[in-house]
Amino acid sequence: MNNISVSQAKKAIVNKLSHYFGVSPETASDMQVYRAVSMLVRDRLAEMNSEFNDAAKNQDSKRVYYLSMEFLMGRSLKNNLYNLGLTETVKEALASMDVKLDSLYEQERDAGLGNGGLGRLAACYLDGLATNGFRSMGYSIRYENGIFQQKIIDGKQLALPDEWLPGGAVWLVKRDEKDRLKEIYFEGSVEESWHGDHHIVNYVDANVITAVPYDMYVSGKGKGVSRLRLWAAKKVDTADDMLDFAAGKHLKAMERGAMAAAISKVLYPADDTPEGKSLRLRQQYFLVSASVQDIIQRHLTHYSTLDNLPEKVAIHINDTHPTMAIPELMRIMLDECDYSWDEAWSIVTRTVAYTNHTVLAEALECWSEELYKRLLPRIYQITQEIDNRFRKYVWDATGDADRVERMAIISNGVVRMANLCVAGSHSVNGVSALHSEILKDTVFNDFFKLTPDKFCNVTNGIAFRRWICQANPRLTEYITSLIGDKFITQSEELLKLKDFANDKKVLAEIAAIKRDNKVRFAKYVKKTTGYDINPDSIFDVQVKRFHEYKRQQLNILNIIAEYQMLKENPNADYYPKTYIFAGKAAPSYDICKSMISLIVALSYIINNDPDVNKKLNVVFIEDYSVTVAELLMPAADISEQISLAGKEASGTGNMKLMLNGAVTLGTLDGANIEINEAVGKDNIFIFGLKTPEVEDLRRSGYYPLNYYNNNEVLRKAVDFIATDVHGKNFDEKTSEAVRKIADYLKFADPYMTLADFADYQKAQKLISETYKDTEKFARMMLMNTSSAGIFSADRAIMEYANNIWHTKPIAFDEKAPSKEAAPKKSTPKKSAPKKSIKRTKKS
Ligand code: 26Q
Repeated sequence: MNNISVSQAKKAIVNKLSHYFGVSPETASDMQVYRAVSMLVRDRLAEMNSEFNDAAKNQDSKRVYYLSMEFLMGRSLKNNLYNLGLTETVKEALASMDVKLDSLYEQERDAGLGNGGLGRLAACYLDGLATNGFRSMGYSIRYENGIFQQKIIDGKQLALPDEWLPGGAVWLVKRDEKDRLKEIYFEGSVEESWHGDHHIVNYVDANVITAVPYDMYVSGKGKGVSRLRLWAAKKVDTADDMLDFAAGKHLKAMERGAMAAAISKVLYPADDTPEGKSLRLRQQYFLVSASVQDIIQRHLTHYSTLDNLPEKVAIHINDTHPTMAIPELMRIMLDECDYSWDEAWSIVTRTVAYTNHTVLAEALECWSEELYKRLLPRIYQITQEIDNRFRKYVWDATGDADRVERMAIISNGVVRMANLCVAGSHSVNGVSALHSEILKDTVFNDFFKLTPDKFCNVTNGIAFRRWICQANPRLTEYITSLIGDKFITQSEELLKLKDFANDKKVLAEIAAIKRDNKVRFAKYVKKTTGYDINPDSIFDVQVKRFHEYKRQQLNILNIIAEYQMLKENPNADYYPKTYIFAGKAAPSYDICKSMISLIVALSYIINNDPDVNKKLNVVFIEDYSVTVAELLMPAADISEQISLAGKEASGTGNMKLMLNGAVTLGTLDGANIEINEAVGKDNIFIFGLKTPEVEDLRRSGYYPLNYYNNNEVLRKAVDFIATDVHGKNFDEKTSEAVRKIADYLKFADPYMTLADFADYQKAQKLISETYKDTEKFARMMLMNTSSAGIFSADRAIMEYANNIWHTKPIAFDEKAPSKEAAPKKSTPKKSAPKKSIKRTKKS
C-alpha cells in the first residue's frame, strides 16, 4: 500500500519545498519541512480515501455520521505516518537532508477543538471507524480558536486564545465548490401557506449564513480512511448587503458579517452550567443544519428517496449538543421533501442515535424557550409539534399527568434537549456499565419504563495506536518482542502478556521502561516548571479537567497531610513521591480556578522546603493537551481516578493510564468498575463510598463538619488551606478565594470529599508500602497493560456498529458484485428537495 521508497519520499518532499516555499532542503526551516511532509501525507490520505470509496462503492453499506461539537484531535503528523507505516521511510528520507523527524513533530500545534473526555472520545472513534473500515464522517465546527491556552501567571490560571490556524490548516482541504456550501437560516419569521397539496414554508427577514466545509482525512491502521468535516461560517454578500452599502448603511451590513464570523470563532469551554448563551445555540444549529443538509444531499446522490434513510445512514449525536439534528431532519423532510409528519418521524427516529455523557443535573442542557423561538423560528415550531405529540403519546400510554410534565420536551419556558434526544432517537446509551444503569434508574427512568429497549451501554474506548504505539514506543516494541504485534489491531491479544507475570526478566524490563519514560517526562517538567523531580519517586498522576466532582481537592488534602506529617517527623519511613497535576478549569468556574492556585502554591511551598523536598514534590503542568498527555501517560505509576461514586460517566484517562501500566487508585465509579473487574483486586487500589452508600449518606444527612471534627489529620489539612498556605504566595483576592475552599469543604462539600478522606489516606499508604517491592509493582503494571484490551476504541466501535448502527465494515478482499447494488429509483414521490421553497433574507 504505502510502499514508497526512501528516494521517492525524498523527491516528493523536495518538490513540495520548492513548489510551495521556493526553498531547497538546505535552506528550508523545520516549519517548512514539516509542512511539506504534512502535505505529502495529506495527499496520500486523499488517495487512500478514493481507494477506500472505490472498494466501498459496490457494497451498498450504511454510512455512519458522527455529529459532535468537539473533536480533540491533537497532532496529526506522527499519527498518520504511524498508521500509514511511513515513519521509517520518512525518517530516512529526512536524515539524508539532515533533518530530524522528531523536531518536525514539535512544529505542529494541537488541533484542540474540544474540552476533554467527550471531544477526545470523538477523535478516538474516528480512528476506530477508519481502522475497522466503516464508511464514516465526523462533523463539527472549524473553530478558529480551540480550547484556550492555559498559562499560570502569579499562581493563577490565565486563559489565552488558542491560535491553531493557519498552522493547523495543512491538514484541512477547503471544499468551497458552490454545491458543497450550505445556507443556514436564523431569526426572522415563518410564513406558511398551502399550494394544492403542498405545504409551503416561507422565511421572512431571516439572517442567512453560509457554511463552508473543510475536510480533514483521518487515518486508521489499515485501508480505511475516515473524514472530519469542519464547517466554517461565512457571510456571503447578498443583494441586500449591496443595497445597504449603496444606501450608506455600511455598518448594518458589516454587523451581519461580524455575527457570521463569530459563529465559528471560538470553542466554548465546558462550564457545565448551560445558561442562555445565544452564540452557543447558534453554533449548535449551525453545525446541525449544515451537517444534516450535507447528509441528505449525499444520500440523494445515490438514492432518489429518503424512505431508505434508516437503512443507509446512521446519524450519531455526541451528547445533547447536536440534538437539533432531530428537528432539522424533520424540517427537511416536511418542508423540502413533502413527507407527512408520521412518515418523517418514523424515518428520523430510526436514523438517529444518542450517547449521553453525564448525569450531573446541572449539565443537562436546557434552552430558554424564548431564545430558541427567536433564533430558530421554524425549528421551534417543529419542536413544539414534537412536544405536543410526545405528550399525547406519554399520556395515552400512562395516563399520568406528572409523568407527562416530567418527560415533556418544552416545559416551564425551557426546551429540554435531553428529553428531545431520547424522544427522537432509536437508541440511547451511556458510556460505562454503571453510568448506563444510572441513566435508566434516575435521569431517564420515566423514558426507560416506557421504552426499555431503547437503552443500552457502550463502555468507552481509546485509540491504541495513539495511546500506546506512538506514546510509548519502547513499551510497544517490548510487548511486540514478547507476543507479536497483533495487539495493535486486536487488542485482546494483550492478555497473552499474563504468561509473563512471573518472569523476573520481563518484570525488570517493564520497570526499566517505565523508568525511562519517567526520565523523559522529568526533563519536560524541568523545562516547563524549572523543578527537578526524582524519577525514582512514585509518580502519582491526576490529569483531567478540573471539576468538583472529580475531587482534585481530595488529592490536595492528602498531600497537605503528608507534608505536615513529614514536617513533624522528617525521618519518617516515607517512600519518595511526586504528585503530578494537569488540567484546565473553565474560566467561569471560580472554585476550580482556586483549586489550581492552591496546587501551584503547594508546589511552591513543598518543592522549596528543604525539610521535605527530597521526599515529596508537587508539580502542576500548565496547558494540559493531547500532546502533553502522550508524554505523561507512559510516565505514570499511579492513576488517580477519585471522583465521587456515581458522578464520572466513564473516564478515558483511566484507560490510557492503565494501558501504559499505571495502577489505578480509584473509587468504584464510571469505567473504574470495569477496570477493576478486568485487572482483578490485587492489581488496583479501590477505596471510598460506593454509589448506593453515597445515596444513603445523602438521604440520612451529610455533615462534613463531623468528619472534620473527628479526624485530627483531616482537620489540620483543612486548616492549612484556611491559614498556612497564604502569605506571600497569593495576592489578597486569590488568598480570599483559596480560603473559601476550606469553608466550602467544612460546610458544604457536595461531593463528600471529607467522607472519603480516611479511606483514601489508607489507600495511599498501602500504595507506598506496595511500591517498595519493585517486582510486585512491576507485575501490577504488566497486569494492567495486559488487561486493558477491552478498552480499545476498536471494540467500542464494533459494539456501536453491531448494536446501534446495525452496519458492517467494508470488506476489502471480497469480490465486488458486478453491478452496483442498485439504488431503488422507483419512487419519485418524496424525492429530491422541491424547488418551491421560498426564503427571503433580511434586508
Ligand atoms: C456546556 C454548556 C456550554 C458550553 C459547553 C458545555 C459542555 C461542553 C463539553 C459541557 C460538557 C462538555 C463535556 C463533557 C465531557 O467531556 N464529559 C465526559 O465524557 C467522557 C467521554 O464519554 C467521559 O469519559 C467522562 O466521564 C465525561 O465526564
